Amino acid sequence: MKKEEISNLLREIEQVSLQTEEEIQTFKNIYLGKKGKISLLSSCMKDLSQDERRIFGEQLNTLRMKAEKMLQKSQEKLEEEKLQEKLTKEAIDISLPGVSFQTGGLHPITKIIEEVEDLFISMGYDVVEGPEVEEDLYNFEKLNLPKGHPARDSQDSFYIEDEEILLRSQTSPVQAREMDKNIEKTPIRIICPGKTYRRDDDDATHSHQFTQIEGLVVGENISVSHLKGTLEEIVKRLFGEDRTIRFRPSYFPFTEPSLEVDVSCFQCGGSGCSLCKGTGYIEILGSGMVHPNVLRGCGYDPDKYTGFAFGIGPERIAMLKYGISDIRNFYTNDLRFLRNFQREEGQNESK
Ligand code: 2NL
Repeated sequence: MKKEEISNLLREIEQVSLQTEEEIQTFKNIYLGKKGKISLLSSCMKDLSQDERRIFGEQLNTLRMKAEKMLQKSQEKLEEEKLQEKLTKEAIDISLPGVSFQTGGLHPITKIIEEVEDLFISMGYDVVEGPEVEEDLYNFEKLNLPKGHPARDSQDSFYIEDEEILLRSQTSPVQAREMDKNIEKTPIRIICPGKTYRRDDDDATHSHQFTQIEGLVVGENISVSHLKGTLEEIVKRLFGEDRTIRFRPSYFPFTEPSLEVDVSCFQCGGSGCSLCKGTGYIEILGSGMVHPNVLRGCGYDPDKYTGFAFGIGPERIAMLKYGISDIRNFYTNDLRFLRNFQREEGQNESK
């Protein structure tokens, strides 16, 4: 009797089709639940003899395993179907064009400044910055440019409130400030990059705003040979190992002697072309030995300490290096100009 019930149930189960979650749940309740058909059958076991119980138990077990297997299989099938449906729904069309992001680039002047900074840092220099609104004392007086000095004319600036506060006309005041506070830290090895301002009528080669990188070394026994060796190294690293440099005597109020530095033309190699105007050399920076008055004014005894200094114009370097003919391009923010200096993705800056 019971045996028949089992084979009936077995047949019944085999005919069930489980497609949905509800069908699976119902199947579970009817056959495998606590009060389900299989549990009910097992509760009849107690009425059987030991032999019958063994056979019946075995059959019941087969039945339960069959039901559980069906349940598990249909659950897995349903999960798989759900996953496939999700994948189809969320499929990405990889043939669609991607979203492109607008990327910026470094300003050509920033690139030159960072390149020069890296070179000097590798030689043990510190990079120091200072205020763009400066005192006359640091911008002029301490640099051997007293009031009424004729060289002040070429550095006429923008004054703020009175004649003692101005937009700095050079970055030397940063160096004067550094000397002022660092007598115990000598030797000094610094470069000072930054914006500077002068009253000027703007045209292709003149600008009322520009940048400078000035350098200063102060210590005992610093000589012109230190200046020469340092600048030769820098110029070669900036313009190529094959370049030679040439010094010409010059005049700056804050240095004595003063030397202007030319580099052999990197376009023609020195034979003469339009870039070097047939001379084979291009003027690149100004330099000199720090004037004793400047040392004294900043707290140094010129009999004990000496130093050299130089000034580089990043605009000039960028114009030469990139072939830019109008200095106003650097501050008029024309994206068509600036995009020329955008770095390609993954491409390193070439020296
Ligand atoms: C140029 C020339 C120069 C300096 C800048 C300097 C600074 C101190 C003391 C002495 Cl604190 N000198 N700076 C010296 C020589 C030349 O710049 O043509 N710059 C674009």
